[in-house]
Amino acid sequence: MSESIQNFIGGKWIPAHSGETFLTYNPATEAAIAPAPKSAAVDVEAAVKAAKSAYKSWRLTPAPRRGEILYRVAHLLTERKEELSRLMTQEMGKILAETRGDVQEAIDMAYYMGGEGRRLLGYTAPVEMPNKFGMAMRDSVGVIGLITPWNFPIAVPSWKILPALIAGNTIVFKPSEDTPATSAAFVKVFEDAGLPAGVLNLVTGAGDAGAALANHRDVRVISFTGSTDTGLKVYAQAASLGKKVALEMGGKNAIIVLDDANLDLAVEAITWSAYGTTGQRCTATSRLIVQRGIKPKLIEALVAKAKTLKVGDGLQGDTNVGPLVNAKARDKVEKYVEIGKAEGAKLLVGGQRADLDRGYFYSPTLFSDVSRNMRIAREEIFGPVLSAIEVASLEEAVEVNNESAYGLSSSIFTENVNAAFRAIRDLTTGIVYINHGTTGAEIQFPFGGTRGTGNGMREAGLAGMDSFTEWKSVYVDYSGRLQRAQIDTDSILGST
Ligand code: UN1
Repeated sequence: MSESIQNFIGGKWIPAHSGETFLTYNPATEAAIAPAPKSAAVDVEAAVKAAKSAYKSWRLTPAPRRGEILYRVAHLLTERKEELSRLMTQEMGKILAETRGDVQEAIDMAYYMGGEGRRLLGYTAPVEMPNKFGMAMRDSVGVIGLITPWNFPIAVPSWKILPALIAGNTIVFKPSEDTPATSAAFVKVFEDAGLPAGVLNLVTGAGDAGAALANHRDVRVISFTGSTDTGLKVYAQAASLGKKVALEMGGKNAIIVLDDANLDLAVEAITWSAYGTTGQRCTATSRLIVQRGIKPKLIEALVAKAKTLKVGDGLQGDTNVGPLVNAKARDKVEKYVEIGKAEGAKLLVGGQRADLDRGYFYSPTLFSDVSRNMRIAREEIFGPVLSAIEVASLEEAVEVNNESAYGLSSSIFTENVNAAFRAIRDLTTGIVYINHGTTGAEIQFPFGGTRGTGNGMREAGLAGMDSFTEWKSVYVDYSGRLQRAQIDTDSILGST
């Protein structure tokens, strides 16, 4: 077990006010990682106070200077990439190649948002009166509350922390109770990069700490990524206080494979999108919508491929699929596999725990003969379980894709450019891929989903900035006299 983790409040590493801690465990070995502060409302209160006080000077720090700190964050993350990746694998299980990718997303985002320090573009537009100037600019909001999940414990917080900081906000960060050690190591990078005390505060713990954040009157924005259940509760609490809320929740993403698809390409993409990160991505593929003609060959190849995947500890270089994050997650997968069987779906491969002495491992699982209405075709499982649904045509495939309660990511494999463009037009998810799996979103484009996946906000890209800024419209009258527009609104008619 390593050293105990602390909260980071006002530039100091401190325990929870109560002194209470909780333990997390390596999901591959079940060994304890380290005790972390079990924070409560009083700790959140202290963190918000620190953030509020730091906001006074951080908002006035020129954005290019803020950007320089973000570049230093990028450099330090690059230097520490290997140690952060290993810690993340130990704490939440995904394999090293994936945890390295997770850290890399934060590096990319730090450079991208660092550059925003010299842009943060607003716009000017003509105004209705002579000797008058108008512009719209992005302004900071104040104290931002972040609630983040364990499956991307550095990447997802980076999509929130970095744009929030470059825009001049200060932050209280409440990460998942499954990944306090990785979160603390990530926050340490900001401290070492020279971020002033109180600008980024870390409060570890469970739901009550998150609820205290959502309920705090001085927190004007909540950005949440996690389960639908929790997200909707946070939304209701925060909305009752008039806060802006950005939600990223579930997914039930599909890959459509048409008869003319490149089979080998489709097999690779489906395998990694469905079983990579042990199926624990919001972008993971959990439905395969396959056209009748190609189905037998595709299913056969997928079963053969699934059997070659090595399930094991993510620290070992030859592992393809790590453990599920904890026993509860494994139990949920087991429950859904039973539901699938009971519903009459055909289990082709997997469907059982992997044969290892310790850890929360589950074998990559494929069901076929799944019908659209089965629960395994509709509900988010968040594990290595793929359900194949047969369709007759592109139109039917699109309909099946779009009837999901979620709308994050979708994909189509076809060599036909007309079919591809029809799919782009008709698929109603926030992210659409052509001849590519449903995972692998890049940080310079908006990330988020339609329907039950969220509430219309997006992260990443420039759209991600909308959560963390207010628009301020500015009018400058340099005529030196009272113009009619100031006394009535009929300004065009009343000009000069
Ligand atoms: C998530 O699962 O919450 O596109 C994020 C992807 C990654 C991010 C996933 N870049 O799969």
